[in-house]
Amino acid sequence: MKRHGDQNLTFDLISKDKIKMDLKTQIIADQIYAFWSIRSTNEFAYRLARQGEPEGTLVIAEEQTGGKGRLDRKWESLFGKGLWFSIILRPPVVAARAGLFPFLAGVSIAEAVENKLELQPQVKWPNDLMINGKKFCGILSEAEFSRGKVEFIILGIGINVNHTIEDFSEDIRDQAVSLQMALQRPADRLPLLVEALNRIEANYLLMQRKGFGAIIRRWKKRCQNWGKPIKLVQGTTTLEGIFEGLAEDGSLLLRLDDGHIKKILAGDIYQK
Ligand code: BT5
Repeated sequence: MKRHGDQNLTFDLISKDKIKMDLKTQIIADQIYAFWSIRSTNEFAYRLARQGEPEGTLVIAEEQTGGKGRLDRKWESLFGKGLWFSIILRPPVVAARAGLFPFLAGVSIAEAVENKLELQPQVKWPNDLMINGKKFCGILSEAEFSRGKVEFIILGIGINVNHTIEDFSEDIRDQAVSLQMALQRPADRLPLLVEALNRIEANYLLMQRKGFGAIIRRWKKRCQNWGKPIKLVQGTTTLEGIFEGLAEDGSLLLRLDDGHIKKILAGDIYQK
């Protein structure tokens, strides 16, 4: 155990060997790159994948100095407080299915949190995991394609574990939460990470055997907006309607007031 800085936080540094000890996977995290500090685990994993790195490789860091969200947004990734990691996948699927992998990741992380801690996370389209209406996990999936097929996917996952409210910048204090804040006690990062990797592999294999149906059904059960009125924000445009469901590629189906169904590829949704 080490003490870090003046934060009075006791934690175990995540290392390759410790991850391997309890892991039950065949594919996921067979190869591990663990860093103290890196700009972005997604960026590093993307570079590795381009150089031919095999499926399953895990890149994890204690801190990201340039953690990325969607649409060039920033992901706060403070040293030792969370789990910041990326996984390389090479699924044998057509390009149109790439958008479903954030759902696979979201369900897996929700299941891991539920299995290891007494919390029941909700999901929010397209890629957020929430507790009590606040975000504790974000997912950034980046893909490369070749001839209509997925060449590789980088599944980037950020989980706020042991943050106190002051650890978040003022910009996000009203919308972010950590597992420690929800539990009112610190949470062990390592068992949670190992369970997350185990769940990702189990769901990945399930998807390969049976398609995405079962994953999406599990996602739906955790989605509070499904069938409800929502506000959808895309840049400077706002739309309102009913969250009708998901299209086959993971797009949101929004039923507008005039009854038309609009397919939404990207955006942020809010409960009305
Ligand atoms: C996401 O983007 O939620 C995707 C986040 C993915 C992060 C992982 S960490 C490992 C891997 N390597 C990377 O570089 N990235 C991935 P988005 O839906 O665009 O949400 C970003 C927005 O969430 C920001 O604009 C802030 O408002 C808010 N935010 C930033 N940091 C946060 C945090 N730690 N917790 C909660 N909200 C945060």
